[in-house]
Amino acid sequence: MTRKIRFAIMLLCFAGGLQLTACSDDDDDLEDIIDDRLDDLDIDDNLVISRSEWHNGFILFDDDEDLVLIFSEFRFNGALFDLADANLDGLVTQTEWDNLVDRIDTNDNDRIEESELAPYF
Ligand SMILES: [Ca+2]
Ligand SMILES: [Ca+2]
Ligand SMILES: [Ca+2]
Ligand SMILES: [Ca+2]
Repeated sequence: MTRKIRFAIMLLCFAGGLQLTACSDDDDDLEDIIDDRLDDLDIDDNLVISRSEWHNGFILFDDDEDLVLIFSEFRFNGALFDLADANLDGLVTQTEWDNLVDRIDTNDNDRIEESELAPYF
């Protein structure tokens, strides 16, 4: 019985792995257009980062889950980190991160396009 279950789980993992491979193949074209960091942030793959997608990005980037981003966790350049770190304590909090949308969104359409983030890669 246990063996059968283990085998079934193995099969499931194998099928899942195949599916993942197929999915990432489909994304190949996209990766040429869009930066990896944007691809991670852009959950619905519509090539723009909404406010909520940007908000979720904080958790995505916070590798040690201490609810602050240090520079090594922050995947953009020093210029954007300085812009983000409003109180200059060398850490970016969720609030500081969220406030970045208004700074980056230069055309005020409430979305971040790749071109708006490009200076910070
Ligand atoms: Ca999106
Ligand atoms: Ca952290
Ligand atoms: Ca700060
Ligand atoms: Ca915009």
